Amino acid sequence: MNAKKAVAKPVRSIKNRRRILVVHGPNLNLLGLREPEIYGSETLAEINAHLVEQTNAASVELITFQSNHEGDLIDRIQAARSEGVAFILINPGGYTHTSVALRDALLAVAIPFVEVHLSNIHARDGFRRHSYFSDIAVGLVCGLGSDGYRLALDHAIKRIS
Ligand code: CA2
Repeated sequence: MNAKKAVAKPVRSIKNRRRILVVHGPNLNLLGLREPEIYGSETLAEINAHLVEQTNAASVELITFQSNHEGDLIDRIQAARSEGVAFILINPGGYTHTSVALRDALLAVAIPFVEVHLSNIHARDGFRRHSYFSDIAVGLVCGLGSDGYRLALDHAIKRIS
């Protein structure tokens, strides 16, 4: 008989589930409703639902958050520290190109993060080429539409496992 021995995976209790936070910045609540030629036709709810499916299979807890307000985004990132969030995916939206305060929040919590953009920020207006996040991020995914979130999440899951 050639049966391979099954290697038992550690079973994590709900309390011990590792946590990943996905932060969506301003206007991303409009995904799928406007400008599909730039940002795709999936809604934010659909993108989030796919990401949750992806984490369920890996015993990882996903927290998703979207806000149009800089201070709320900063509060959410600060809270992540005491919640034991191990990794962050963030699409800072338009704040990518303006927000020193959001950058400072990520530096303060010192949680590793990947910067995600649906569009290729280097192939658009000149002002989108500068990001306040790329140099402090683990990595950057841009131009791959919602696949970018999936790829970044794959990486995050591997990294915290
Ligand atoms: O490509 C990305 O993901 C961006 O972060 C999106 C931001 C933009 O300012 C960045 O340069 C790149 C804009 C988000 C606006 O989202 C909308 C979604 C649907 C309809 C209108 C806006």
